[in-house]
This record gives sequence, C-alpha cells and structure tokens, in this order.
Amino acid sequence: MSHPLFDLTGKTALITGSSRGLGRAFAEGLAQAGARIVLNGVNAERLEAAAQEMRDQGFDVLTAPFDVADEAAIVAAFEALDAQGIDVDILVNNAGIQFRKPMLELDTADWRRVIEINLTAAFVVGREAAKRMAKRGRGKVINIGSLTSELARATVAPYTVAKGGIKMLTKAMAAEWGEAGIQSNAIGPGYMVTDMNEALIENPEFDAWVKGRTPMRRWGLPEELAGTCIYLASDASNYVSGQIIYADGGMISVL
Ligand code: GCO
Repeated sequence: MSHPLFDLTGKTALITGSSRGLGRAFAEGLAQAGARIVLNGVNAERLEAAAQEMRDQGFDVLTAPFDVADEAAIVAAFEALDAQGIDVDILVNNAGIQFRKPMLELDTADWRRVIEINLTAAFVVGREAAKRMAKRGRGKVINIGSLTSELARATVAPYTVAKGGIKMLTKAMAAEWGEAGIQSNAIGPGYMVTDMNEALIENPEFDAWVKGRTPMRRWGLPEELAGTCIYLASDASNYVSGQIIYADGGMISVL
C-alpha cells in the first residue's frame, strides 16, 4: 500500500512518446501508482500494441496517436479527449529525438526538427493541457530534460539547446501557471539504457566514459526514473514547482 500522498487513483496521465523507452517506463510507473494512462506516439499500431500489453497487466490504458510536431493534431487530440470527458491531470512531455552531428556539418533543417520535437512540442502540448488544468484549478506538468539541460556534449548541439530550453520552459510554466494550481517540474535523466542510446552503449569507449564519469559506475535503467515521475505527478509535490530533478547516478554533481 503506497503512502496516500503518492496515490494517483482517479487521475489521468498523458505521456508523449510513450510506446517505448523512457516514456513507456513513465507510463508503467504512473499506472502502478493508480493513474489511468493515455499513451501517445506517431505509430498507431505500435501504440495500440503497447496499450494492450499494459491492459494485460490490469492497467486502465487509452491511446492518443498524434505527432507532437503537428500543432493541429495536438489540438484535435485534446478536443477528442474533451469530447470523451477525459481530463488530463498529469502531462509528461517526454517525446524527443536525438541527432548526433557536429554543428559545422549540421543542416538547419535538422537543427529545426530537433528543436521542434524536443522543445516547441512541450510548449504546445503543455499549453493545451494547461488550458484545461487551469479550469479545474490543478494539474501537473512534468517535462523531460537531460544532463544536457546543464552541460554541453559535442555533436549534440540541437538536443542540448532544446533540453536547456526545457529547463527554462519548466520555470516559465511554473511562473505563469502556479496561481492556477498547476505545478511544472522536470526530470533530468542520466545516461539511460534506451534505443536512442544504443549506438553509445555499443561503443566501448563511450560506454567506458559513461561508467567512469558516473559515480554509480553504470548506465541507468528506464524503470529507475519512475519513482521521480510518480513523486512529481502526485500530491507529494504540491508545493514543488520550477524544479529539475536529476536521476543520473550522480553524474551532474561531479567532475
Ligand atoms: C548523447 C545522449 C544523451 C542522453 C541523455 C543524457 O548523445 O549524449 O543521447 O543526450 O540521451 O540526454 O542526459
């Protein structure tokens, strides 16, 4: 039995980019804490398969397939939820892509796409969710940042800039939406075992660097982020806003 402050029974959580990876781990954790889950992704088939897997575990799961880079699709998705009487109490802005290339070789179109998906989408989806949360006088927005919200790594400039923006967007949301009863916070994952990082994990030099640079001497597992997400989605964090919590094995805190 979880502490009542962490109980999400009766709450609905929308997690963008949640058919796999970190988004799926957030969805599983929030479901285990009692929330109804709305999964999101661009691939409707993969999304439905993920939803069915979670339903088979006994969780209450819906799907809202839309591309976070498509503002009209985002607006339509929220209108469809409205029409079904589904209120999003918790939003996890997780969807994101990675694009590794030195800036001197980087096309502007690739720069723009990363910023669009990793930063602008969090604003658009956040705005649509907050419009509705504000009417109810409560809501939780959880943006997914990165170690690159604080520190730059060569060859991932657009991702770094977007994640730095996520940190400040989180504070801007806290500044504007606090009086409406909405808390806006972020999670900063460390180097996690995900599909997006597969090339890094399989690179012996990079793998050794991550393990040497991380006090816990290992990569993180997506499910290790669930507790921080549950905390920020729950009443346990009702007076916490504008913060970014790093779950990174200690990496951001050491030289
Ligand atoms: C990279 C990685 C990182 C991690 C994560 C670290 O190329 O350096 O993709 O960006 O995914 O964001 O916090």
